[in-house]
Amino acid sequence: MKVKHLKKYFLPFILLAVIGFLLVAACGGAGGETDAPESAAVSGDINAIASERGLTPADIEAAVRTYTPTGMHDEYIMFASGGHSGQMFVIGMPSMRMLKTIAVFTPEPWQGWGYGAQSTMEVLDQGNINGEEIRWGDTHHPALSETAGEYDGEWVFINDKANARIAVIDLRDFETKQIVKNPIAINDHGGTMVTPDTEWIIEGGQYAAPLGWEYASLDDYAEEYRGMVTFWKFDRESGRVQYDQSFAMELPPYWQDLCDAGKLVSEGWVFCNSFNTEMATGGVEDGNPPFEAGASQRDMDYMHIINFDKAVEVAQAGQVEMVADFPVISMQTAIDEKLLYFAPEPKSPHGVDISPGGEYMVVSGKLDPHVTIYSFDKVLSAIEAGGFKTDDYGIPILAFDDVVEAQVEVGLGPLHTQFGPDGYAYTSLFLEPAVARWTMGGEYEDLNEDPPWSLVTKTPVHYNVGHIATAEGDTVSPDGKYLVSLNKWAIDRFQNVGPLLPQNFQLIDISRPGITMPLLYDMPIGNGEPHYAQIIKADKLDPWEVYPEIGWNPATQSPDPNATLAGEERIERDGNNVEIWMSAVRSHFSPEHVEINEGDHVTWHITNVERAYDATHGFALPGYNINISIEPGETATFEFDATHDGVFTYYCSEFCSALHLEMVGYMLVKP
Ligand code: RUQ
Ligand code: CUA
Repeated sequence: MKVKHLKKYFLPFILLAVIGFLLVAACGGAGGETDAPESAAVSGDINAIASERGLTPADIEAAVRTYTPTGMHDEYIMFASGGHSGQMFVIGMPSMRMLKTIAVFTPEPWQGWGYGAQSTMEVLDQGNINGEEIRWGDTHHPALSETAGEYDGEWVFINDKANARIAVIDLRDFETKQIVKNPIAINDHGGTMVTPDTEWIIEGGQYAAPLGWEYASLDDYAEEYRGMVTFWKFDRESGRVQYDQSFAMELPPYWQDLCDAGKLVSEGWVFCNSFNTEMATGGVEDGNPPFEAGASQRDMDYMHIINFDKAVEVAQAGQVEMVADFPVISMQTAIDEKLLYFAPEPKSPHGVDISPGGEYMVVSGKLDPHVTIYSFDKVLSAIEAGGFKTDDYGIPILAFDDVVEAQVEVGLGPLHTQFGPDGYAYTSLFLEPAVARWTMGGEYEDLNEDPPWSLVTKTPVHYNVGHIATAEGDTVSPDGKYLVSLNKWAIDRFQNVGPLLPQNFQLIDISRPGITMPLLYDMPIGNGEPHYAQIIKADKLDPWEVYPEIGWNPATQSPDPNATLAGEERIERDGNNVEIWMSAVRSHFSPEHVEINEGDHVTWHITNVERAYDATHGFALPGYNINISIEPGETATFEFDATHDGVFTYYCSEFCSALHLEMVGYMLVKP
């Protein structure tokens, strides 16, 4: 069914349901006992069911707006970070049904991610640090690839805050293809964000440290510790970050937070907010103020304004210093070449979000009840006018009053802002907790009837919201319609499942102007702590149903030289090296006997020769820690040393057919 027809189809139903419910309520039935709840369910009497479950008319409307019957697809798809699960979640909207976890930095057995398959081990190993296998991450900010500032549905990127890594996910098969370790930083936060045509992926830092992981005493913080922002060149053709065309910029040891790329009028610029311009170094155990106090003393921190197009020229001209063999534009070069400016921003800000047309940068101070809106035009004029004060490192500071367009008092603990198509902006309020709708002025003023630069309404959320996401809400043409509040605390919203509670995604209807902004649905997230999410129109995604050819290598996205068609299966021995070419089809592996000797080195290829949609086979080889998911058409390769003799059963772990239990084989390792 086409989603477009939804409204037409459901409107009479909503009205009937609501009117019917009000009638029942008027007769004293609401929330009370009903005589025959079971027969009500059978008869399909909506009012009786609602009454029995204690649902209000608003609940019924919310249900009708979100309920998605079997076979109906969602209108939007949300890509949410998984926090320190290290993964990414794919969720349909408005149904809020979890469609997939994408394994990124963390092994995931269902996807056979990180349990032997070469295509997964090689990606995970790219993220090793100093030879250490890092098998988790703290994913924060997914970024869908964009063309001309619109999501294009081809790629999605995400950062690992803990280990300063970024990952590239191919949306043809929803698999992670690359992990890149930042060579100069040990943690990040301001990533990932993309430039409007996805030529660059931005990765801003967070907790300052000596660049390149050198040692320096905290006593030398101001001299030796540094912030950074890294710009990764992305090549769509190969689908990979081009490490040797990428570069970073040295920044003062303020804690850079989130970044955003300018768009349309501000394309070619990058903005990052920061906190701890106090340069607090903590040490509560020595009687120093704790970080939370030390880093919150000043009234203003600095928004970083980066002339990115010019920075690219400077980097490409070789005006860089090498840190850990990676090109870095030094602060002095950034100053000399006029690449970097600061604008004061109130009280420990979190997030900088660029308006759809690129005219405004919106910053929230966590400890200030306002959002502060900066004008890109005014920034350019202030830069042109010159005559700046500088910070201790010589970086020019634009005067607050010269660059601010407006401030809107939205409430307590504002964090992140997203946009709608109708001149509304939305800001999360961690402390209230609520989501605020407010109006943009200037170019956006005539798009709704509310006065410009003013608070319109708030919807309470449960509880303590971090990021919010609106449909395509950070692109050049936001869709509005839905907002998801990514709440950190759930408290009493769900059945208690022990002291570790799920996060709570709350779906809010933002399709109507003015003060109507109802909560529609709660979705517990019981497998990670999402930070940011992006929401794309579902019809922009066009993933493969099966791999394009039998014998496909998902790592290279091309035919695998070891593809094994039916009839080509074989086992070859060369000294101690045994190589196996195996096929999988419902419901057998071929060969079914693999006889090897203890001490052999085994290289094993399996091709799923199926062309049927959803005909995945699993391959589990217990005792050797091999567990692979082989999608239709895929060729998987794994290697191991046969260190133990014995009889090992391998079997298909995906219930693929009536005779799935028979999809099995014996690996006999002779002593
Ligand atoms: S951050 S809310 Cu990366 Cu705002 Cu978490
Ligand atoms: Cu193949 Cu079960």
